[in-house]
Amino acid sequence: MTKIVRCKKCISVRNKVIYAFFALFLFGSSLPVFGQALKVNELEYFEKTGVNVLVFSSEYNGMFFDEKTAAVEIIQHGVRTSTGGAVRLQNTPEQWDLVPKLIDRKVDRENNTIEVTMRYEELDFDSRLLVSSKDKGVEISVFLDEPLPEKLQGKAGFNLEFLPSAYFEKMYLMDGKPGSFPRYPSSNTKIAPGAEKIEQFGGHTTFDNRGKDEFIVPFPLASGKTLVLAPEDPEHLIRVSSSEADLMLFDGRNVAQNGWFIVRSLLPVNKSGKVLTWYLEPNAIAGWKRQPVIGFSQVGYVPGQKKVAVIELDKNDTPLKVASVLQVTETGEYVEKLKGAVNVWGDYLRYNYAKFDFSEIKDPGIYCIKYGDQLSNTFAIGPDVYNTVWHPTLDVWFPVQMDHMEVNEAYRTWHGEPYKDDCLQAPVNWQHFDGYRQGPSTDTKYKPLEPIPNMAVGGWFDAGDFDIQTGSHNSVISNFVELWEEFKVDRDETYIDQKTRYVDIHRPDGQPDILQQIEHGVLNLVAQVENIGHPVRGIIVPNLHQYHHLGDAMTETDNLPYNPELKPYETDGGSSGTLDDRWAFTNRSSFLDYQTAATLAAASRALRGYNEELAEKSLKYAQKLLEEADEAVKNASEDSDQPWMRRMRVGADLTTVLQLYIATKEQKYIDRFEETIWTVLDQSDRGSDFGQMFFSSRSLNPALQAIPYMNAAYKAKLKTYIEKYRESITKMEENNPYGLPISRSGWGGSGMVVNAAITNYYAHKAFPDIIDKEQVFKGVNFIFGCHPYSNFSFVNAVGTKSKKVAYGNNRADFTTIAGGLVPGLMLLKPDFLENKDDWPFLWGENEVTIGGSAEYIVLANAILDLVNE
Ligand SMILES: [Ca+2]
Ligand SMILES: [Ca+2]
Ligand SMILES: [Ca+2]
Repeated sequence: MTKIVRCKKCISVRNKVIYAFFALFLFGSSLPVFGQALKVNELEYFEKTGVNVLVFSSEYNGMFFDEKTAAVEIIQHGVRTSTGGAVRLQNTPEQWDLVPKLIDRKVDRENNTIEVTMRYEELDFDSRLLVSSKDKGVEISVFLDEPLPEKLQGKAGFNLEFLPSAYFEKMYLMDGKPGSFPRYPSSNTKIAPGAEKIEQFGGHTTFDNRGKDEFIVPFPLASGKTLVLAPEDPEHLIRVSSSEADLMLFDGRNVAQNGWFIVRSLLPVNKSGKVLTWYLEPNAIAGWKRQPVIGFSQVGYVPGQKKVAVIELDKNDTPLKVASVLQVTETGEYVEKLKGAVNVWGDYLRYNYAKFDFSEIKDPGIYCIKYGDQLSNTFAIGPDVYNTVWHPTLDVWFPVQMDHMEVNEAYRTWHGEPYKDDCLQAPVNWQHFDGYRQGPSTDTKYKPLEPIPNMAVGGWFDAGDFDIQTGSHNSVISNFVELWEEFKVDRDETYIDQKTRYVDIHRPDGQPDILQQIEHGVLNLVAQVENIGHPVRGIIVPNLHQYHHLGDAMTETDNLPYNPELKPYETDGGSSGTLDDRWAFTNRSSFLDYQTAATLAAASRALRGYNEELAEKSLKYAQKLLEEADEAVKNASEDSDQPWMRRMRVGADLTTVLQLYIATKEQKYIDRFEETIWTVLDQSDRGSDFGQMFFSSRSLNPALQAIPYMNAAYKAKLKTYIEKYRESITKMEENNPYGLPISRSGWGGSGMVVNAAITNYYAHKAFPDIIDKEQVFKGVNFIFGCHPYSNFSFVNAVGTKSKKVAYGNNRADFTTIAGGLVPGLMLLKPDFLENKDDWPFLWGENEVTIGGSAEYIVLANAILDLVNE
């Protein structure tokens, strides 16, 4: 949201209040009347106009522990500004500190209360929380059946966390004493002996104690009985008071950059029953209505495409009848070019939606949309609006993600050459905190923690962290080969030298960047096959205190191979005693073998004539992996396979045999493809959003890609499936006003939208009478700004207004790496889609991945192809 000058806000707030009174006077009881009290609504959260209090609508899911999207939360004037209201065990809990499990949740709508029971399994500690509507806010009470165990005395307390960026440049009053919310953390801390520390999840530690058994304890910024946050700002004003225990205000960022401001009261010792009572009152602006969000493409439109703005409206807002499009002239005037009808679409989740079609505007120029008093920012209409939209992704984002290289851009060095100490064999029976798991065997010739040689080559940092994920490498390389073969992408804006391990951005070197990137990814895959024996799940740092690394990748490890003869932090210049080298998780999977074989087969074609030796190896290993995976599947006992596993196995080799056929033209491969494709198409589930994605990426994409190599009968048969697929698109169009898959999981759905749009592109190319090209355009419109919550482009630095923050490895600086596609909208239960643009640290909303960004380049080139059709 744009920054509003203080005095203007006063006026607009006052106008809203006057309007609300006027409206009540005019329409009397026909308008919904909202009292001052919070009421538990049908969706089981506390609601009044302008304020929602959620009590464990979302629980800590345990996947990445405290994701800052759970427990007691406040949505104030349309923005989620508070989270994590629960009994916690630290002043400023970090992501991997223990979180309570929700045991029981009772919602009493009649009495307007929500009661939850929480349990710390690791500490055998239960507590209860009762939240009840009181006056203009809620009363929060904590109950204990038994007094606090000794270990938790002075540690267990009730915490509620407040979003730092919502309170920047604002003040607080603690018992009337003023203070300002710090822009950057610098409050006092102390060191405490390790024995006093409550363990973190799984025995891991986020703190690099450098061999000293101690940890950091932050001191409060202020303490007292009554705290008023942002008294000067009615949108963010919140009052908290505690009847007995002191309130303490902490800054969580002293120990973790993703920490929030925390208000906390310790639970008393030797007490049971009701042990703590707070009164919490988030201010509600009378008659408040959320500003409409005018969704449109920040990149703009080509003259011939459909142009439909989707307007997101507060449920108490009355849609206007008309909107208009203004052109901005060379003399700076705004000239109305169209006045058109606004058509109500209906409800979706918590808002109402309307659409405004301005397709008839075709003249090239600069435009904006006017809806009521609101004027959107400007965007372009013209034949070449899409020409450069993917350049930042290939020119900047991918080079910055390159592992094992120093990456420079003009005066800035993004990072030095990292992970020269790659890598060690992961130990057996090991569950890693980032989801990796090593089973009871290594499936390699290496012993646990034995060095695997020659692995410090190629690859990309998977996302906002620095691991190598083989699965996403396969996806990226396959997409890059498609860009090379299908779209003839030969842009050269990057200097990439494998010999000196140096990358320079905006510096052509006479070689197509896409080939250099394919080579860079393949180098790591081939190193896996040659040195480990087969593709592996991934390569990642072993310690949690390394994993949250923010800064130059080359400092995440010491870049010296591990030497068990030396002590930790000791080095002989060539090796070190610190066990910080990355680990390879090496269990073998036929799925990954097939997928990697497909990738290497495709890459072998692109690399022909560019790196002949690597092309040869790629093809050889593709064939070898196919044979070995076939053998493994044959030997897998049918009985030990779960039914879903057997189902998944069907067609796991589809893309492999197709890519090998295209690479070799050997008939056996295409015969095998034809044997399986129809079974896979038949068994694909198309019931849900996920189903559609699954349907398209697993079976429809290879089916469509195969058309050039098949006969007319194949295409005719495939047509019936495309017709069925068209029906699933129609269903989607009824589901939400954007007519696209919107994720309901803990990870935003931009990738699903891009994936669906790419499928639609290939389906349109083959069956233009069934799939209209607008089905491709609507996908890019969505990621470029025509989506819920805000209208920023989800591609960093692309479009007039794009995301200002992302969860890249520079997130602590509240910025982005140009060209990355963020996941976008995350659904917070039960009805709140969110994509924060002033807080980068929510990975489900803002973490850019290599897989998603490579697909985005494909989609951008598909769009360019449609424009030039
Ligand atoms: Ca990762
Ligand atoms: Ca180049
Ligand atoms: Ca090392």
